[in-house]
Amino acid sequence: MKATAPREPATSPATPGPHGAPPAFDVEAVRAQIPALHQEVHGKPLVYLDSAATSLKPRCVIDAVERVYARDCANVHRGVHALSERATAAFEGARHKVRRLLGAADSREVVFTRGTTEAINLVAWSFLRPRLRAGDEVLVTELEHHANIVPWQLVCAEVGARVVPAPIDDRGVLDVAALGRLLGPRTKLVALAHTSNALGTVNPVAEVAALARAAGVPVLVDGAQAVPHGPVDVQALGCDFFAFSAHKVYGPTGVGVLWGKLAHLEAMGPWQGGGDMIRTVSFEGSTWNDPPHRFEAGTPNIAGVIGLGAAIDWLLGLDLAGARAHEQALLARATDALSRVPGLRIVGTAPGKASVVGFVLEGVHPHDLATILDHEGVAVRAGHHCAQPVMRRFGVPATARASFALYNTLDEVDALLRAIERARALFA
Ligand code: C6P
Repeated sequence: MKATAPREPATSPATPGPHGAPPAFDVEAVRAQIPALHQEVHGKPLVYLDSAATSLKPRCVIDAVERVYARDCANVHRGVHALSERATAAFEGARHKVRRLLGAADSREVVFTRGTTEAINLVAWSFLRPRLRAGDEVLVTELEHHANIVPWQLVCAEVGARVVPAPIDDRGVLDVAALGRLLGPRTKLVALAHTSNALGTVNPVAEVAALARAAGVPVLVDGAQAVPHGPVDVQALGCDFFAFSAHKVYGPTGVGVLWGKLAHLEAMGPWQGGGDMIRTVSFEGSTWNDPPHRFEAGTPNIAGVIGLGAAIDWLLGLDLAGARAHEQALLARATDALSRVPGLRIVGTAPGKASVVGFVLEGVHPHDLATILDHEGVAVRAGHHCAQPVMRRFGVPATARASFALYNTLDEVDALLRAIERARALFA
């Protein structure tokens, strides 16, 4: 496995596999590059199983952010001095890196936002709102994060339109046939998660996009939980918009991306007004800059965007196929072991899941469980995961959720199981 590690000590190369097979994914070499992994919590080694909430950051990302403030600290697109030119080059360089990460055709299709949430709100107000009439519908699914429900509700409320959920089954699998039946002349947009943060379900996005395309309906994909477990190719998916957050893909918080087809972005009016999004301003009226700058009013999160660029370089420098196989091995071990725990129910059992296991333990509230696990050094998230309709669908108020990243180990899965056994013993 190759990875750039500017400050970390060299680690031993991956062990060759048996019979000349490719070497196993070298998780220890990756872990050596993630400073936050190497700490104790409540006197126990940290076992970080909350990467769906936010991933831990490699040293090269931390360094890239620090470099902005320590050396290249300037505003972008505004100065002709050396610092500003350096900052602008790194900022726009990150846009090209995102284009490459997503397989997009053109860097002008990459808009920097505060995160997935802001990217979806941008589409809601700039793309959908002007096209929406009373009686229209936005088709989502039952497994969406609130970020892919509430923005649509807000714009729908303005005109008397409504949000319609396509059903999922008891495993958390989307009923594509039912979604197809709900697609109709009133549907103005299909908006669905690529991967569910609460269940781990990976939706058949390309299939849904083909259905929507046949009906002439644009598609937005919430890719927040998909990009960390990529690869993602927005052109192959056949969607119109794709949103993700840097902080879930080893980058900084407070920055994200909206990818949109250039024709859509060019046809969209601005969302927020301010510096950088205009071509001309006068008291008689103003004209707009071209995409993507039209949608990036004001000074952006410069260090965050450059940090995202560093995260993409880091990720694309890894053995990604090996990383995916490793993450699947973690998920398989956790799923298998958790299903054997008496009184434990896994919520979300779709085939082909990504790195998330949500569960409830009989007689123990998920928040209590998460607190006990924390005292064992094991970080999981408990709650509704900003997906209350999913919780309702499965008849639970909350779940505990273990989520894995490529830096987790099989031993950490075992540590989770030991901690759960301790919790069971406490509540026995
Ligand atoms: N899910 C989780 O613990 P932001 O907050 O804008 O970076 O991402 C919002 C978001 C949108 N869609 C999906 C599928 C998500 O998982 C998230 C964020 C985190 O599951 C925090 S609630």
